[in-house]
Amino acid sequence: MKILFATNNAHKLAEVSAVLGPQFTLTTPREAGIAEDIPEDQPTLEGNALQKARYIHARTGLDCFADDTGLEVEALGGAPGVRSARYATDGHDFAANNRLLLRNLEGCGNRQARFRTVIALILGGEEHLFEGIVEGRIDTREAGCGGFGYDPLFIPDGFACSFAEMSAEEKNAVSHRGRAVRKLAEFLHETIERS
Ligand code: ITT
Repeated sequence: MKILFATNNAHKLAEVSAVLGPQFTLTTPREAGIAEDIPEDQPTLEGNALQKARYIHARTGLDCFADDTGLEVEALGGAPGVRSARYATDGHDFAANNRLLLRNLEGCGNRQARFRTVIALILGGEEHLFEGIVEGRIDTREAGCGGFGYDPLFIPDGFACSFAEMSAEEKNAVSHRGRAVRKLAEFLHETIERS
């Protein structure tokens, strides 16, 4: 099955296609002729995921899905949350975001945090949402060079290392996105079997 993934983030694309497996061929907005940034200015992850999927669906008419993810840090009242991409600057500056997060948590004993992913799917014109959450904590220093974004700072519960120190398979097995994508995959398999 061919399905369009409304993302410009190459890391996400690799993670999601590894979880979905060879039965699904993912295409990108660029391959569908959409070069501009996809708007995401809603106040919630759900709103942004739907906004991205609806934008691409309106432009192409194709079945598609989008993911919006936020890092929710307890001691910061859930920030950066929906503003995770633009926490420190207007761009997607991962290094600046990580530096700001460490600074804002300096001396803070409560390092509890979670990643939350919401996937919005538009299939046959109908909308469906899937959520994935992983609980963990923010380390006091960056470790590892795998993954992307806040991965060098995030240690999932039950582990002693950051997401950036794990292989792609290890991260996908426990991550927010891995969990949400497995729900998406199950739904797509059931839909294919029914048709
Ligand atoms: P698209 O909107 O094009 O899909 P994006 O990079 O803007 O890509 P999001 O808005 O969903 O993606 O993610 C917001 C930010 O959260 C992202 O820029 C990263 O800094 C961070 N992030 C998302 N998923 C992550 C992950 O699995 N590990 C670490 N950080 C992540």
